[in-house]
Formats: sequence, C-alpha cells, structure tokens
Amino acid sequence: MAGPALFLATVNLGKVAEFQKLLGQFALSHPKRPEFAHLKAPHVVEDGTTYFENALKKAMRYHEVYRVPVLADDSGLEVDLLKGEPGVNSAYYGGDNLSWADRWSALWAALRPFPHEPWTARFRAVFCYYDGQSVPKFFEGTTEGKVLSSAKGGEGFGYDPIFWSALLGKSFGEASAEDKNRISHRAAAVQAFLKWRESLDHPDARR
Ligand code: ITT
Repeated sequence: MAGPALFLATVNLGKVAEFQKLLGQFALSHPKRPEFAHLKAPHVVEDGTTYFENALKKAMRYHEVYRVPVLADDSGLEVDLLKGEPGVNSAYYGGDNLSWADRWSALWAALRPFPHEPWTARFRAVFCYYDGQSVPKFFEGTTEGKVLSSAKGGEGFGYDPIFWSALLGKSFGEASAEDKNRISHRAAAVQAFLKWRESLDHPDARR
C-alpha cells in the first residue's frame, strides 16, 4: 500500500535514487515522473548564501507549481582548508556546465597549495519540508571524511568518487548504495525528518 505522498523538489537523479531507498514508505514523486510530464520543472535560481535559504526557495517554488507536500534538499561538500567551500556553491564550483571530472580538478587546483595537510571535509544536507499549510520545517545531516587526491570508484554521483568517508573507510565512489545510505549526510537528515513525522503521529512523544 502506498504511504503518504511526498514530492521530491529536485532534478538531481542521484538524490532521487537515494531518496527512493531512504524514504520507501512514502509515495514519492518528482518532476521527471511521467504523470508530471505536462508540468515544467521550475528553474530555481539558487542564489542564497545558506543551504537553508536555497532549500526554502526550492520547496516554496516547487509547491507553487505542483501543489503537493514537497521535500527539497540543498547539499554540498565543505572543505576545511577552503573555509567550507565549495559549500552552497558545490553544484557550480569551478564554473557552469563543467563535467564532474573538471569540477574535481577545480577542487584539486584549490587544494594544491596544501599538499602535506589532510584535506578534511564533510558533506552537509539541509532539507526543507513544505505542505502549503504549516510553516516550512528544516532538517540537517552531515557526514565526515576527506577529499582524495584522485577519484576512486564509480558509484554514487557528484563528488562521491573523491570523498573518502571516515565511517566507511573508503570513498563513496567505492561504497554500495546500502553502505552510503547507512551513514550519509542525506541519511542523517532523513532520520531527523522521520523522527519529526513520527512525533506528529504520537503527539505525547513531543513533550
Ligand atoms: P537540485 O537543486 O535540483 O536538488 P542540485 O544538483 O543542483 O539539484 P544542490 O543545489 O543541492 O543540488 O547542489 C549540491 C551539489 O553537491 C550537487 O552538485 C551535488 O551533486 C553535490 N552533492 C550533494 N550531495 C552529494 C552526495 O551525496 N554525493 C556527491 N555529491 C553530492
């Protein structure tokens, strides 16, 4: 039986694949599903300076178009030596319309002055849930690791092959979807989201 409906406010199919595993209890939908082919996925200019601003913008805009409860994800890779960059600019780091190999190279170029220091980093995900009635709700998750000096593995998406996970002891590019979904930033934010949903069903637990 399908669970509550939830619209994923994203065009990133890597995120969609992870949400399908992490939120299987929901009847998930997103702009690339055939039933929404008649609606154009809104282009959202992600010019916020925080993940929260961008996640809110995506959630509000998608809700305006699709009129269903939506979950938006704004996420990124934060490198300590680069003062948290690429951060909110992760999708565009190094320039527009780059291949992932070119984006990784841009990151390595920025890290080249620090060859002897550990390139510690984390992924962060911030979700915004908006149903059109209640105030938007936010959920956050992080996972620690470091940037590798060469890509390892072909799993996942985006920065996964150059991110070594401290919890898994290997790159996200080498990890199975199941392994990544146990410990990722997105999995942690999903846990926070599910805990909140449960508290709605059991109001006593909120006290
Ligand atoms: P939407 O805005 O439509 O969700 P997007 O790809 O533009 O798609 P973001 O604005 O949140 O998403 O940008 C986040 C960037 O960080 C994007 O380039 C991702 O590929 C990358 N990223 C986020 N989570 C990641 C993960 O789990 N593994 C690898 N890269 C990730």
